[in-house]
Amino acid sequence: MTASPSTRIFGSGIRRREDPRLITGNARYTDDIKLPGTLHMVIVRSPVAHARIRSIDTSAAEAAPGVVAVYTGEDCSCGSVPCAWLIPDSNLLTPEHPALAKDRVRYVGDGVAIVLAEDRAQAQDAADRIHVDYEELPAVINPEEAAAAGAPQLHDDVPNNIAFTWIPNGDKDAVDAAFDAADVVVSERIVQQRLQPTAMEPRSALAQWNGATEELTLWYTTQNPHIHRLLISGMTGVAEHKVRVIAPEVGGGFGSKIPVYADEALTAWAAMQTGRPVKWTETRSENYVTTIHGRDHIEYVELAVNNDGKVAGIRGKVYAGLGAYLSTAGPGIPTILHGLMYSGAYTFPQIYCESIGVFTNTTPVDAYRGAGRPEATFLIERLMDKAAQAIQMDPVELRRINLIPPFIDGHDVAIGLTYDSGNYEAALDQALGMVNYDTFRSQQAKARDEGRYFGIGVTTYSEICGLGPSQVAGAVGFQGGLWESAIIRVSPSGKVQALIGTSPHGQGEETTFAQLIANELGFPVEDIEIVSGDTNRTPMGFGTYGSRTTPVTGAALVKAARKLREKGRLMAAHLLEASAEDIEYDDGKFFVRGAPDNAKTIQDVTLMTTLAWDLPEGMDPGFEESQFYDPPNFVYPFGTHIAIVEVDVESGEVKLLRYVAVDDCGPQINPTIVAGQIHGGIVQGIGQALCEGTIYDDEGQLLTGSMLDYAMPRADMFPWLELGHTETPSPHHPVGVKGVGETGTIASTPTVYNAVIDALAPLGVEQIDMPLSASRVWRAIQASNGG
Ligand code: MCN
Repeated sequence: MTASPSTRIFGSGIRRREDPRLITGNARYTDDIKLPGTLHMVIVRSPVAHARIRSIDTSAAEAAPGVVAVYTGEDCSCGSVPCAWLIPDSNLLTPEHPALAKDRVRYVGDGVAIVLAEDRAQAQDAADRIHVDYEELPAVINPEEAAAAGAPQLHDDVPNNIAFTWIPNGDKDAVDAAFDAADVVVSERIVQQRLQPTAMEPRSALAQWNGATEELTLWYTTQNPHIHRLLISGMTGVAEHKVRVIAPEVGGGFGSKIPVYADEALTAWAAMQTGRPVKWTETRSENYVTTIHGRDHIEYVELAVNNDGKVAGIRGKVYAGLGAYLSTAGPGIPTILHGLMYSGAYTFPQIYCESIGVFTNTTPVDAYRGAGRPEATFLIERLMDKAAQAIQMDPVELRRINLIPPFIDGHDVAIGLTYDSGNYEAALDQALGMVNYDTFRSQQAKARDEGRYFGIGVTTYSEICGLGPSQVAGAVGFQGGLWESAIIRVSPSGKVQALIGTSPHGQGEETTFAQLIANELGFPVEDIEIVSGDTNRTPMGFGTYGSRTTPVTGAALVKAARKLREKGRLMAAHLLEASAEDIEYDDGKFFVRGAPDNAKTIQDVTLMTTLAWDLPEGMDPGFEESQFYDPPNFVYPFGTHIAIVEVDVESGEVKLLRYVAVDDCGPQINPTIVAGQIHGGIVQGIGQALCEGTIYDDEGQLLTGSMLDYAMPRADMFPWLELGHTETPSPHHPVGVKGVGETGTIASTPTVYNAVIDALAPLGVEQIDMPLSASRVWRAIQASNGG
């Protein structure tokens, strides 16, 4: 049969359907929504990192023009901010996180009062008139120092600021024995610097309370409306089914819109107090002090290797900064999503990891693109390069020796996970071919003789995403399920609405999910609309993060579509007066085997099942199916990334000359969108390697509090990113796809870092704390033998 271009489009790089409205300014974000009578909220925030509140004088603010109400922590009955990832067997302590600080502030940005006024300028003017008398206390910023004896204490009920100590089920004695027996042990102290997620749209909320029906509607920059409905219900006391959370267009999140924050809950609470709609939108500076930060680890890591290149074991101790309070998923990031990644793409026989979560007088830390997995990949790849140098083996060869051999249906690693499928060497070979590795090495040696310093970094990675299954979520203390659900609803005219519980916010599922459904049912992609981001319209879901939307919701959609196809087949048999066993399906048409010209289209069967004038016996009317889906395992995408850099040893400047990425996320639904995700991820990861990093002074003042001070990666830093791919389906996903939203970020940081260190190896430079800014690189060169 001839293929219709708009139905057989699995694997086609069609343009994103969401883009026209996004790039023409026609998208509607939370702050664009205007309700009559709206009050504007400004949050008064602590300017000091640690202090007791002696008193708050709100009288001048209350008397200011346009002010309707002022509330402090004493007046506020909004519930505390919950943590939703309670790591078991870790002695986790969960100190209270009040929505507005009552007697103590613990970081610059901690909310102490809210002002509600007729317009935003009036609210800001009045907020400036609130006088808070602070008794300043010593602050601590660095997680390792915060855990040491004598450090300033943040929470009275958390001795030594240690929120948890987590050790997965590694056998410490066996690991230690492997280290003792190994030929060489390499070690490193790694500072995974703090990063500030910088979504284009800062956070915003608009709340409307209907006192008569006791219904709360909240428009909200959220990655997970259903989870936020539950958590906001808990914080406001409004029954969950009376809370409607709507995510209009959301301008990126990168993890920072997963947590529930005090600010959005206060917006809702204030609407309930005043009976008027309330809007709050953060400024960029506010975003930098109050929206979660990422990473912030200090790690002591070691790798044991034998002279033949076989790794005997890996072990690490991580001090993970949590900020001043536990954010929603905070404890899960340096533990489950980090420690369980210590095997990477390798056959490491012994693995041991200890994560210590520590409170500091800083902005809370939570998931930032990759969340725990970039940190793990970095330490593995860093140690692999060091080990290669120690045993004088080519770093690619060392990796090759330790890669897990190809597998298509499960491989157990020592940390206790079963990877789904992988073919790591194929990705490595493709990437090496793309850069012409051997030629580069000889050119590199020659260039060094001429005083030019080129370096190459090679990362072979595997990562965990597609979070579920729910049983695992329960076992690791995640306070929710990780299943998804979807409804496919076809109207009599053959137009399709697919309602999903996850809430994409830039990733492109409006396009790829329409492609998935077109592929299964043969409706033209133009006739399929994906509906997400409204708890009253969509079925339950746990959110878009952990590159899970396609692995989990995508599977629910495919299964729902297949149910519809089966119903269509039965209806077609009835219409064609044939036996159902004789009906075949191809590209939106049902026909009796061998007679494709006498077909009923998917539109025909839709109409006849919805009209229900003459249904086969036992068939219910309507052409709609729903599907819950709990994945049986995570998915494990993988690949090889290679960077080539040149370092100007006079200035310390790093120039990225080539970047090659070969990623495997199973079959690609839309290669253009996949490439876009990988590009964005790579740039984000290289931002960490080369320029990004939060800086606090010793008193806890954020010195990188604006976009003038926080160094985002810029387009002129990058060459064209060269992508290749391999395709290893996941055995448990109905169409084999794995997630891809974070792979670029996970792989690129160590790739570029290792390339820089490789370039500087002849000068004796072995380690530089990230970011590798020109001044840091220059200083490292000066301090080295070469300098
Ligand atoms: N895809 C595909 N074929 C595959 C795998 C994925 O075509 N084999 C497509 C998907 O259908 C989707 C996109 O690639 O259009 C990413 O899908 P997926 O890997 O399922 O990731 P999620 O949709 O769950 O997105 C989450 C992920 C994360 S965790 C962060 S952080 C991140 C990211 O996506 N934040 C982003 N990418 C982002 N992109 C934008 N623009 N904005 C963000 O905030």
